[in-house]
Amino acid sequence: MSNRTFTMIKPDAFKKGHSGAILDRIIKEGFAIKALKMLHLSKEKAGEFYAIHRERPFYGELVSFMSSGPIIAAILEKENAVENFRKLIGATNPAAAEDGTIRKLFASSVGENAIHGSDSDANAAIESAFFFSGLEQC
Ligand code: 3AN
Repeated sequence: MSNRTFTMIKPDAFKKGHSGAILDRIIKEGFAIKALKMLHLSKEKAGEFYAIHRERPFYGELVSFMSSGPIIAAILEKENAVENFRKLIGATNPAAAEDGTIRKLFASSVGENAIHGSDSDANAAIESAFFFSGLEQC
């Protein structure tokens, strides 16, 4: 079990001004921020990040959305981080997300669902390295 996970506050939540509230919630839930940056993904970089979904029907829509505005990327640390963070963000479709989860509170649809959380320790490491060099991680 790793104690780190990777997250992005997606363009929808950023545009609506929810970044501060989301980061506050993450910190209050006991996650320590080990790296943090704001950036605007190009279509090419968003496509690379989501390459695993290349064959899915929503891939084009996902890449356009993720490159439509700034995001905040972060590495978080807590015991059993991947699983605990997935619980905190809630189901992919906000309509199915439990009350109190970040997606229930801030997401509007399955496509524009406010926040990303790594789904495994292996992907957390790959995704963290995609955005942050070793020097940028505390
Ligand atoms: P999660 O982000 O909960 O791990 P995945 O890995 O199944 O969900 O999907 C990655 C991203 O692709 C989601 N966060 C969402 O933005 C988008 N996505 C997933 N399913 C759909 C869908 N049916 N229509 C549009 N976008 C989707």
